[in-house]
This record gives sequence, C-alpha cells and structure tokens, in this order.
Amino acid sequence: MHCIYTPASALHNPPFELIEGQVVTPHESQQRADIIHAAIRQAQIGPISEAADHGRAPIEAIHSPDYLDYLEHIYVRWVAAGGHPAAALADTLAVRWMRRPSLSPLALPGYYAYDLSSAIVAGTYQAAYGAAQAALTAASLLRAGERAAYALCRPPGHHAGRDLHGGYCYLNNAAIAAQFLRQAGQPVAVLDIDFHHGNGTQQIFYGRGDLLTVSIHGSPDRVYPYFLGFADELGEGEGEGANLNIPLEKGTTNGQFLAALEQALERVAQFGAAYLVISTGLDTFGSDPLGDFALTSDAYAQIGARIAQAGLPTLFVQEGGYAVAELGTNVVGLLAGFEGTR
Ligand code: OKP
Ligand code: ZN
Repeated sequence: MHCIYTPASALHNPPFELIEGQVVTPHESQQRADIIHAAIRQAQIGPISEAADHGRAPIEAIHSPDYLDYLEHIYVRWVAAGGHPAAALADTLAVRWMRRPSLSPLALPGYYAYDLSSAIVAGTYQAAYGAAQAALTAASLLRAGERAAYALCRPPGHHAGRDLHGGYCYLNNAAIAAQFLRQAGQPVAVLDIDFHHGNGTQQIFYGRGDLLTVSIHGSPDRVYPYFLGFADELGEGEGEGANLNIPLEKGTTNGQFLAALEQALERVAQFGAAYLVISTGLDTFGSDPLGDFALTSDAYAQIGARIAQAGLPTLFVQEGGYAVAELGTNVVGLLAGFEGTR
C-alpha cells in the first residue's frame, strides 16, 4: 500500500494543551507522525512518498473562504495586534447568543474555534495545508486505480467543520479527500474509527445524500466532543439517512468494537459507495490517554481485514492515537491486516 506524508507537519508545534483544567504538554505532537513514519517504513507497508500539491480548490470545496483566510493569516495578525507570540488561542468564545462577528484579530479565534485544543502557531496553516495535500495525493492514487492508500496526516482533521476548528483539527483532510473522490461521479462513504466522534465530518456532509458518514466512537454523553455524535443524528434534507453514529460504552472490547464495525460496514455496503475513506484513529487502544476503550493491539489487524472485506478502493486518513509507545505497531497492524499480510 502506497503511503503519503508531508514534511510540513513538523511546522505545527503548539506550546501547550489544556485538559480538564490543567496545562499539559500537547498529546498531538510531531513525535506521533515520526513514530508512524518509522513504523510503516520498517514494516515495509509500501512505498512512502511526499505529498504533491493539488492546490487550494479541493480545500475550498469543503471550507468557507472567510475561514481559510482566517487560518492562513491569523497568527501574523494576532501578533501584530499584540497577541502573545506563543499561539493564537481564544479567550472568549462566540457561543449561543454571543454571535456577532468581530474583526479584531484578538477575537477571531473565539469566532472560528469551538474549543481551546486547537491553538494556532506560525506554521499551523502550512502544516494543515500539507496534511490536506497528503490526503488528496493518496486519494488521487485511488482515482488512478490503486486498491488502497494511506495518508499520514498531521494535524488530524475530523473535528474541523466547514468554518470551525477544534480538537487538534484545522482542515478536514478526510472530508476534502472524500469530496475529491466524489468528483469521480460515484457515491463515497466515510467511516470514522477514531475514538472520538467525527463531528466536523458529520457537519460538513450532514445535508448530503451522495456521501455517507458513519462514526464509531465513545458516547458523547461521556467524552469529547460532548455535544454531537448521538445515535439519533441521521442527517437532514437530502442527507436524511446518510449519517450513522454508533456510540459505545467505556471499556469497549475488541469483540464489541468489531460488532460495531460489522454494523457500520453493512450500512456502507447498503449505500453502494464506490470509494471508502477511513478516518483512522488509534485512540481506541486500551492505554490511550485520551480514550476509555479497551482494545488490544490484536484488534487492529482484525479491523483492517474486515475493512478489506468490504471490497472497496480504500483511503486511510490518519486522525488520532496518542499511546505513542504502541502507535506504530497499531497503525502497521491495521494496514497489514487490510493487506492480508498479518
Ligand atoms: C482529537 B482526535 C478531554 C479533552 C480532549 C481534545 C481531544 C481531541 C481528540 N477531556 N480535548 O483524536 O479525535
Ligand atoms: Zn480521537
């Protein structure tokens, strides 16, 4: 399986993260990408190449022009307006009735972010742009007839909505790639197996009947993103019935996750998708610091094998996974399981 990465990922290095009231070292770091890169190289999953530039148009097909202008320029404007150079990060959020747009660079992060876990530094836009290009480069391999490809995207993307960032995500790499695959003329399915609900992907495609979105995740009544990802969210308008959420309990085991995957892939088969995009999170692993499932490393090869059985051209887009000691093993397990080499 061909693997695509971007050196631009390293340009995104936020200085800290706030978790449940505590300032900590970011869980989402370049170390994750380096570990995955080394592991797929060592396991010889396939050729590893740098992303090619597919330009801004496929990103503009998903994100609004004002949001992209903000993402690209906010850091410089923030610093020029007196914001601390450590990062552009909201101190005031435009929630509910606090909704009037502001032009002050010091206010904009509170308008375009819905949480405090997506600080913007000097290289954030370049890294997010590079990650989107990695997803597009891998997607273009599928359009050229490859059976599968893996995009090592960092920063991840599935929490980014059309004009909102959050949860370490800025550009929705999986949605950008899915829309690019959709241009081939056939329906596309996105299956999100990250521990967290793919709220951004759901929002972006919620009114669309030509793209199916399915997410298996820790129930939002207990974990991030808390406010979306419930089983009664089915899509709207033309998208009615084209969104499926499968929220799961704390302590979810390999067997329970595989049963949910079965249900998800049955829905994908029913939908008649021509391409399958997997939002690939490994934070379902038992010792992940941000998850509460109980999956073991063995699960990933089984998940990969079951995804392969769907028989569709498949694009793996990297999302979360923070148990760094086992991250490489688990990504390799998933991809090798798909290939049937493990
Ligand atoms: C990104 B991905 C927990 C706070 C969590 C953000 C988590 C983002 C996860 N109390 N903050 O792996 O889906
Ligand atoms: Zn996650």
